[in-house]
Amino acid sequence: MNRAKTIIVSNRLPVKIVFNGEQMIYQSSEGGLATGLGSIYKDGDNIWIGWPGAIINEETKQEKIADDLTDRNLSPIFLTEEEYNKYYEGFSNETLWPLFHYFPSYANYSDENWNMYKAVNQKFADAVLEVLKNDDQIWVHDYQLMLVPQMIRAKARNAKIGFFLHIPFPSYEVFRLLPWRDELLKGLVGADLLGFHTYDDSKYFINSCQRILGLTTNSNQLFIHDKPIIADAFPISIDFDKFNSLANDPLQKPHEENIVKRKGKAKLMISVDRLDYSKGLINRLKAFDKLLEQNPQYIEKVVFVQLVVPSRDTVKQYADLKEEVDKMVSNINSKYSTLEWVPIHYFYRSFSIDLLAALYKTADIALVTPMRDGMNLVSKEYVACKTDETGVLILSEMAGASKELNDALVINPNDSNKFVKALVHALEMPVDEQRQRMRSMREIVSRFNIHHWVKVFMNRLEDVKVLQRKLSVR
Ligand code: GDG
Repeated sequence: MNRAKTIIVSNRLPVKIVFNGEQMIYQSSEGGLATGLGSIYKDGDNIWIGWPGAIINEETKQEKIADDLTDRNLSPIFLTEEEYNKYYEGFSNETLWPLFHYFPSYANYSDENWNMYKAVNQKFADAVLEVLKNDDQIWVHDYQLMLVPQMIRAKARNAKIGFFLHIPFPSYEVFRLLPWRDELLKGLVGADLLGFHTYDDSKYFINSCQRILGLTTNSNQLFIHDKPIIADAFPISIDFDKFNSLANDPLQKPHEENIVKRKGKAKLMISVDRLDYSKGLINRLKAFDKLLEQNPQYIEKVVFVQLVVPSRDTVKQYADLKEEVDKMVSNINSKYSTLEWVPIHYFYRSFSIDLLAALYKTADIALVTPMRDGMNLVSKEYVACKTDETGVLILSEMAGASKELNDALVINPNDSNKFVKALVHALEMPVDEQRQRMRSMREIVSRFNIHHWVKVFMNRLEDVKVLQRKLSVR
């Protein structure tokens, strides 16, 4: 007898194809989502459908890849260069991403990109429908695939469909700017359960459904022709144990000793972000400049390591941002450096996870100050690596994580005066206060970890189906 299976659908598979000459190598993702969902998709007949991270046009190669990945329960969707450019870079990253992060002036509204977004979403939905059997459950992920739930529902009326949005859902006044707002919402409400990082995101979504689609709602329930579906908050997390043990691993010692030796008596402040206008890099550098200007006592007493992971730097907005960051770092360094000390150590590349964990562990202060962020996992990884329970997290109230990590110093990144005050507070915070705050944050991240997130979402999807059955027999 066939057991019901779980089908995970996301733009990217948890594996990436890289080429070594003609040889194809499958690199597994170490990301939190891959770890969390690993407990599901690797099991039995379950399957993860997505793009394998490289444009492959030759049919023979596509067949080989599909074959190779079958054993890992992965099913690749191949995209042409045009599909990738218009659906992913175009509609997803140049329309939805800026708008959902409250940068409407950066959003590009192109019919051509929208049409390709629809076509590629249909391609993903068709791949699901091809393997879907009665009682299977489907979990669709993120803004690249917002039409997929309804596209599945249109052909499989009783399917059990969950959807999770990894980026913020904007307020109605921002969402309504989209020319395709009705279609996107109709796509989403094909799901039985819609998950967001925060309560506010889920409320904004429900509000848009009421005002744009005219749906009736009751608290977190929305009614589609009398059938209830649910929208709620499911704050994502990290694999706490993985980061905690990495930070405790004796093999990490050389990395840590090296960093500690280099920072000398100064306090170490770090930040880790992908190059993106949503991450608040400029406001952060301005605040650091202001800190040194107004508080010269910190000259030679603080070192700021700013790690920026390269991203989309062929796109103009990103290239401009990179230039501005380069310029500001160089100005600050030339203004304050002494023969013994350079205030900002700036890296434009990615680090190994080992080095990242060592950096988290040795940092006295972590600055996580985005202008807007769905959750922000760096804040939680920092907390998980502070095994001695010291350290201070400065966290933007615009990051989803600020709703859970109340013991961080929570700031508005636009308020430069309070930002500087928080920096001083962090630099001067007594160890007892650090411990008290860090202990409580570690407790939260350890308890509400990625495995907990997966379990709660899946159970809730089951509950929604029960609720729908109950109401339909009344
Ligand atoms: C979306 C949402 C939401 C960074 N630099 C290096 C490195 N990283 C890793 C971090 C962390 C991840 O990248 C970035 O975390 P984010 O939370 O920003 O997640 P994204 O995947 O970018 O974005 C976000 C998330 O989805 C989950 O729902 O939190 O709000 O935008 O894990 O550790 N990893 C390594 N070297 C680096 O240099 N190895």
